[in-house]
Amino acid sequence: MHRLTQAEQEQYATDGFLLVSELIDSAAIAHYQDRFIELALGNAETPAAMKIMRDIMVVKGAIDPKSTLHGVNKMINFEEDPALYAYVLEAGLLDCVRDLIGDDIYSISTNVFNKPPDVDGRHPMHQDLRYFRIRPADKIIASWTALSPATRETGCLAVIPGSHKGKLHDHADPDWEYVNAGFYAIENADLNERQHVEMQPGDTLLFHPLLIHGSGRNTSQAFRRAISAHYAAADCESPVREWRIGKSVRAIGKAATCA
Ligand SMILES: O=C(O)CCC(=O)C(=O)O
Repeated sequence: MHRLTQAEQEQYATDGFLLVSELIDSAAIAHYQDRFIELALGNAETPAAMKIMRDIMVVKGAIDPKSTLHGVNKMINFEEDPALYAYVLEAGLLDCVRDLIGDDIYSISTNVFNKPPDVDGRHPMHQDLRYFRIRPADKIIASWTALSPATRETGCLAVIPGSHKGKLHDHADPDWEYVNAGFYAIENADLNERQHVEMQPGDTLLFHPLLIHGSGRNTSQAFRRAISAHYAAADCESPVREWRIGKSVRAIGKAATCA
């Protein structure tokens, strides 16, 4: 059990994010790390929907990665891999998510972010709502758990506190030489308002889909890696289609005690 206090829920409402230290235990973190490495190295069969994406600098031939893992940018859609999807179902994480968006929930996207040394690897300032058609935004939440130390040096997340109270901004390709696939930027995000969120393995950032956030370069020689999911409340709606049967959507349902 990991119920959030009233103060923590209010902090989330005010800032648009909440850092929960040591939410995921070290054995689980080691297990997710090992499974990611096994899949990324091609030592286990990948489910059909899962994609392992190479860093854009590798794709463009700008660098020759030291190893296969040094060339990976992210893994998406791990819903069909029970070993990794166990993260999405972590009991303590679900408690927190339910305290913030309601009891009856779905998972709507999954990622492992792998930021190797020696690539640009920055993630421009953006809002995750850019990627979703369902609403309301307040009933969607991201979880991002560090699998390795996320520091200023390794390229931790940076957030603009309170920015979730604004609108969904226009996003465009950032004016950078190397931009990974699907990374869009808000023009003129006020970088002076950025707050860096340093995290240790197991620490988890929960954040609102309108929160402006991004991450910096990894200037260390270690990997910065994180596992992440988005959740939505069952009563969200989409203007275009029945979202609950989407390919990467999975029903999680209500907490047993509330069913
Ligand atoms: O892991 C990162 O560097 C960025 C992740 C991010 O921006 C996101 O989860 O939306």
